[in-house]
Amino acid sequence: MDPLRIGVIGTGNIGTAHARSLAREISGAEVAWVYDADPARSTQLADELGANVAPNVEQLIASSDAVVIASPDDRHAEQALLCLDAQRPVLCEKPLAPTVADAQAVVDAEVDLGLRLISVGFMRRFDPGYAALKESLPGIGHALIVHNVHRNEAAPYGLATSMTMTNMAIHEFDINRWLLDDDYATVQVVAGRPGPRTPEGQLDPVLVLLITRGGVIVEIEAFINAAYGYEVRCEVVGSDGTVEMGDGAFLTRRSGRAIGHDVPALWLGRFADAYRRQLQAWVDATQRGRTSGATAWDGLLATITANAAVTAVTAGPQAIETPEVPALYR
Ligand code: ISE
Repeated sequence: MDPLRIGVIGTGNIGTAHARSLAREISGAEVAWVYDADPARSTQLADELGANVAPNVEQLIASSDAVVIASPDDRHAEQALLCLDAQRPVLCEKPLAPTVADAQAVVDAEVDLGLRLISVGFMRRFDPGYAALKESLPGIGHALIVHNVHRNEAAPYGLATSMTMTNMAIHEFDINRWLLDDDYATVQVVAGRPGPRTPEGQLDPVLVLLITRGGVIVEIEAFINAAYGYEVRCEVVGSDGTVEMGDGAFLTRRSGRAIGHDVPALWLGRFADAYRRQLQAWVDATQRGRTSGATAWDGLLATITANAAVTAVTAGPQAIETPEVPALYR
């Protein structure tokens, strides 16, 4: 089979990481086109990978077999819609869109097309740690509580509490739904005093508390300016025991009267394996005319949850209304 000719929209941190991985680690694909609003950035990456620079998003989509969308969050939906118009398979970085209206528009367009072309980059679904956690759940009886910790070293795109929900904690909104195979019923947000690096008017850290329709408590500490490094943990408390996924470190070092291991600065280190597995699964699925991982529907539900959480910051506990699942996603 000929390699898929992939176009990558957005060559910032994650777009560059995806393009390099597609070019060097993934079988069945090549990076044919790249586009970035900053032509210097796309040209540099194109030269490195032997790809072409597209003058605009439309031409990139028309010339590629499949598209990776790694542009700023608020461009995802409009670019996904262009891909659907051109009937190109897409791996769209999370969030599908920061707003419910935009995420819903993508789902509606896909439903109208009657064809699933969009995979959403909730890469944790491909992380060996989360996969092992999910597999072990039947061994602890009924899941009762999930404790999640998600910390960034520093606010990567500036600290806005709304982005804590739509860009950061949105990973937990998706992965806990996936782990528990359950949707959310309510959400509330609790904030204590802000840390010294938190801008006026913003909240950090926050605790997000959700109750699933099945009655499981999902608790998330989202701390975007945690200073010491990047860390993600998840512990499920069940009726017969608990399972805990640590931060993905494999080596414990003892030296200088201390025991420990390194903490990565960014998610690209902690989730490198998940990103690679996600890309390979997507390329393999695309070759077979399928999607992989999270669907546009999963993307919409995560965005609905994130927006309910944003509202909950100021308005208190919110009910989360989940629309009926269209037949395309059943
Ligand atoms: C970032 O955008 C990501 O997607 C990372 O996976 C996440 O851990 C980080 O908090 C986000 O800002």
